[in-house]
Amino acid sequence: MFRVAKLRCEYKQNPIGIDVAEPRISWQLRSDDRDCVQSAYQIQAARDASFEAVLWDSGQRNSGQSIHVGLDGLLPEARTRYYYRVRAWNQAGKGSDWTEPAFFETGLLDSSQWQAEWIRAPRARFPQNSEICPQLRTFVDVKSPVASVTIYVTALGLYELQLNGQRVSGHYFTPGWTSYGKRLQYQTYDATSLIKEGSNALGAWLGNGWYKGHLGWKNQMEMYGTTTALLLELHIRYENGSEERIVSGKNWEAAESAIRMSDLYMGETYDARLERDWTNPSEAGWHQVEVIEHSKAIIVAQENVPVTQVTLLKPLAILTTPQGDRILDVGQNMVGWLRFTLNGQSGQTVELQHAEVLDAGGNFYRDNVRAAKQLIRYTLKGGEPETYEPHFTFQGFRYAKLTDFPDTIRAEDFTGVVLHSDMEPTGSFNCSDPLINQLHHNILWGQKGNFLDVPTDCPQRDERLGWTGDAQMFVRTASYLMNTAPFFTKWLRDLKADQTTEGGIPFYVPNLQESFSIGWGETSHSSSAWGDAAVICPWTIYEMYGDNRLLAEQYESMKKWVSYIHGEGDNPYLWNTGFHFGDWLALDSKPDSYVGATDRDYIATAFYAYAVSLTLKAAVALDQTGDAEYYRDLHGKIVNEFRSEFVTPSGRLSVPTQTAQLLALRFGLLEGEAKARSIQKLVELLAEAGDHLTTGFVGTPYLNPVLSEIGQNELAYKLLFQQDYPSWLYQVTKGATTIWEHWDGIKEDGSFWSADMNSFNHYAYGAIGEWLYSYVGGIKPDESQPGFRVVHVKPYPGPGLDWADTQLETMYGPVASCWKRIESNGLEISVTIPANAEGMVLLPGAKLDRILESGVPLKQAEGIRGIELVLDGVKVVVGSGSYAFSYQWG
Ligand code: RAM
Repeated sequence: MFRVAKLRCEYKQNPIGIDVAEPRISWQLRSDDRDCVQSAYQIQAARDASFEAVLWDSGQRNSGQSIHVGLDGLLPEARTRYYYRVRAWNQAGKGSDWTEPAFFETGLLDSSQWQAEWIRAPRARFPQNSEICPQLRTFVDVKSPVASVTIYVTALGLYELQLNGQRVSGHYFTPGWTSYGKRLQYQTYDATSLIKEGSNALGAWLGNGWYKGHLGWKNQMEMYGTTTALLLELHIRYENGSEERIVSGKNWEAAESAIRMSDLYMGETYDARLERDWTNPSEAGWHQVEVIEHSKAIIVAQENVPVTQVTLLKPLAILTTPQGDRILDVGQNMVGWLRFTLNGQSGQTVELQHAEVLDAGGNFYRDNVRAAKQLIRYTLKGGEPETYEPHFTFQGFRYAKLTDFPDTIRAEDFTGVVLHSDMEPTGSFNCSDPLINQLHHNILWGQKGNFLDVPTDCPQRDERLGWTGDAQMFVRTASYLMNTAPFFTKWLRDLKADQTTEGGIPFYVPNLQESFSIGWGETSHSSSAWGDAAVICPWTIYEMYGDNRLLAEQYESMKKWVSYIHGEGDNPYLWNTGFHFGDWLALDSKPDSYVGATDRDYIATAFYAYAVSLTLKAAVALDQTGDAEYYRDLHGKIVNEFRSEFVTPSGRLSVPTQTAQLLALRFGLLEGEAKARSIQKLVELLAEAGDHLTTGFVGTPYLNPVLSEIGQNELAYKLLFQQDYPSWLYQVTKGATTIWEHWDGIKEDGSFWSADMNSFNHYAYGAIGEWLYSYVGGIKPDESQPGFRVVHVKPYPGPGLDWADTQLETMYGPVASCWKRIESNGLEISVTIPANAEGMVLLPGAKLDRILESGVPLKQAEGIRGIELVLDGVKVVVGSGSYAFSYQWG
């Protein structure tokens, strides 16, 4: 068997609304044989699924490329569906069959194509401060049989679209959150199945969302604009070949809806008695809309994957607290909302308030969500059972306090609806220790909760912002767990759009308004380790998915960030000016400070060197040789300056913290004696803390990877397995189901860290996930063959684990690394490498003549391309396939 599988266009399966000049196709190869390599491929594109009239044909191309293959020269037209199929040849010249056809469909391609007008509910009836969500509608008359109906739509605020009383898509929080002043996404929907001949009611609810609702912790609203509005086009293609466009304009009408208030932080108030019948043209209360002016030039097609209802949870129970509250326990700290069904009297109102934790006494505790009310109020229509779920709000919670619900309500009447960007799950990690598996679960749920269209620090309190530092810390872990390429493509474009002309990076992206009025420091932008998201994120996406187009797109922004730092202060090779968050929330901070003990200048200069090293790598990857020379030279100068500033003449680092050692070691800033001393110091500092960490946001992600790299793998495992404070498992043993913002969010005595800033769903410390995948499991990409074309499998087994099973769906296909201790000091390692990729497998501690592969001596095994004896074991270069290595130590 040799075949082509999993066709994707721009990472998506049969996407519609793709506005890319040269869409890229990726596929995977499947083969029963080991060591399968693609020698050639052919792609055809056509307007019809049967490929009767082939429009574009690559011909047989002798190339091994199977990801991000551009359809060069196709020149897609707007609003057009292109079918494509692929076949491939392996290295023996054997050809596959053509795949089944897949397709992509373009959107409007060019923002000047919009004929629709921006419309809003009339101001006279909907004053600027009205909390009521308007409903906007029109009627579409369809006279003859329809071939297809496509809707292109966006909004200022959020929209939910209905056609003939049915939701047009399963996408939520559309049009998504971007830097609205500069970029606004539209969505494309195929509505063919919802249209009927005759009169069709087309309508949308509008909500405030990020655009006009509460945003940030200063009780601010209207950060991007003062009015919600809709822009929509519905295109009908009739079977007779004619076309018609229905566009938003002054003939639309608006009415008050049953959504009396909806706000991302505050929750939703809904009065079911006021529900309208969209489809009834003579219903009272509809008024002509107003046409407003708003830029269409900033409109771009949806880039990210949509937010959907990804997971549904069954709540565990309804509890009564010592204070007498009735609390629904979902059993998982989650983000989204509760759907519920209840039966009652018309006009009766029920309330749900959401919180993450119960306090030490088992009572409802919501102080840490600060001003975010997270309150749902629902007024019943009455009569028969009614089911409700909110529209334009989401809550971060595990518990909901039920007020005025009928006594008969049961846990089964609720569903926890988990909403986030619907990224393809790609990673799985299981091992012999249930607490570590729970930790992995918590990391995954940190991502689910905080990847709702933008990477946020937290999903519950009045904050929920795209903090750049947090994103930078977690991007690699996130990219093991799920395919984050479209997600970060969109976010990085916003980062680039929000970058200052000098190259500074706001603390969070999308930035709020044009100003940086956050009230921190002199500039309120461009903290080291936060702004570095500008280089770390695109580089990580490049390594994980081989996405050189995104790297090329972001390259100028990377360069600008580096040049911003270069221009700060008097010394171009040190960064010792400006405001920095420092090792945020580290435990070596002064009392009552959020900032750890590691000098901020030290962190800033170390990250400066790191940012330049990544920009240098990008220059090399993009063949920018002149730039590469410049960055190589600049890097050398920064490293020298770093050493003369922070390393004493006898080779001691002048900043004696765990984080200082970690940055120097991880970023390769030391060598020789100074490096050896830093390693020793790190071990000493950990020992002084009883083999516990004291690191904050900046140092923690590097802790275990550095320890494994410097020959202290056992110490890394020791830290991982600590259960007392501070440690990752401390929170697990306290019942956490997500990752906490503070190591001691809940203290030993059950009391809380101050309510000011105490999120229980904050992914930053979840960056340990990277270590689970790339050290315990040992799966790493190769920077010169990115996207896992070359897969490094170098497991680091350690004390406390008997086995670990790590799986990763890469662009080339599934990779696996499963190791297990076997009796009398041996190891079994099963490895899977996908077709058209190569594995560099390191068998730790192995002796060549003891290694068996599927029962035969290694040298006789099939698919082995090379064997090399290295310091820490035996390195085996393998072609694709599944391999089962086993050996005894000693
Ligand atoms: C808080 C959050 C966030 C962090 C900033 C600096 O708002 O902890 O995660 O990045 O501070």
